[in-house]
Amino acid sequence: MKIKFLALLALLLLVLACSLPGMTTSAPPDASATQLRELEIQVALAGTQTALALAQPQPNATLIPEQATAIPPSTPTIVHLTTPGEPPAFYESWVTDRDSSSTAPQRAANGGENFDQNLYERPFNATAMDIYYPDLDIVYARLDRGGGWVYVEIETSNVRQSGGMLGNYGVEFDLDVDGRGDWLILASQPKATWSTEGVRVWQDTNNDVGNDFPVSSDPPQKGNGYDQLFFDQGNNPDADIAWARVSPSNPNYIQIAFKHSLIANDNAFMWGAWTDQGVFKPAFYDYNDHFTHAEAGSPLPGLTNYYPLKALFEVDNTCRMSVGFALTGEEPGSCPVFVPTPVPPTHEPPTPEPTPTIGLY
Ligand SMILES: [Ca+2]
Ligand SMILES: [Ca+2]
Ligand SMILES: [Ca+2]
Ligand SMILES: [Ca+2]
Repeated sequence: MKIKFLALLALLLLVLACSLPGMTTSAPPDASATQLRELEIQVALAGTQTALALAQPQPNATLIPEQATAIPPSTPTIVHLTTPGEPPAFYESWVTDRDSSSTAPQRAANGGENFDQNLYERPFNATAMDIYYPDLDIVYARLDRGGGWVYVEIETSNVRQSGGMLGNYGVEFDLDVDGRGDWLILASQPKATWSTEGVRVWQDTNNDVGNDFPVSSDPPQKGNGYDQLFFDQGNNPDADIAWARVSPSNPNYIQIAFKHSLIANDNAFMWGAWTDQGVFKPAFYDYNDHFTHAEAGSPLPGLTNYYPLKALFEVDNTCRMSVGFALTGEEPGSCPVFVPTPVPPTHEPPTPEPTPTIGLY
């Protein structure tokens, strides 16, 4: 563009020179005037185009500095506003579970297993059952509410042989007491202090945990179990919903704390504790709907058709206990309730009303 402009300018100067008085030219005067006018127009046009071209943004000159100063994508930072306090000394609800440490040398569970009723006692590896995981063996679990938090403490038989609590520990809630779990919290390898790291909360949004018959085994599973990962280690608009830690007072106790608002401040519900390392797939809950008994295997040597453990292994759970109401024992998945047989009345002092007690399972 510049070269063309300069060439036209040189031509114009030449024509002007030729038109000057005293200079000889072969072209007639009127022809020179016409040429001069055309050249003037062309020079003006070329000059405008050159100016426009120079005014255009130069891609290479402008984009490179923008790229150089672009802000790199940042990693989202989880900001915590509240942390759970100290769990209460007294728990309002509790449940016991079988301790299989004594039968582990025989590669067997110490009871506490009823596959058909979604009750498992399987703190062993599959098939060989020659590894017993004391940190997966629940022996006690307790729950309390306070200060807007719900606290659950899971007591296991012991820490793992290699040291520490290395499984996934959690609690399942059935809020409407229909036998179908509604919320599941599982904490992976909790730390020494309260942390949301490894803590996940799932919800069953379409009420299909339990398949056609809640609690009871009725494979094959037709639904999607726990289908929504509601809280993933703090990645939530509320980063403080659920936490876990190893108890500062006992290395084989796991403590979980979550905001009561997670379960809509419900004050009448069922809950049970879990350890789940082998399968650890909330979408497969209930496991006795996802697996047949033959597929899952059994930790009970007496069940020769099913023993040993197969697809369902390294898992333990408890029966479900109530909060906010007294169990009758008729609730699906509930812990057994033993009511003592009333003693026949005598003539002496009046017999007090029998008090329901929760039996060991
Ligand atoms: Ca147990
Ligand atoms: Ca339910
Ligand atoms: Ca079922
Ligand atoms: Ca579901």
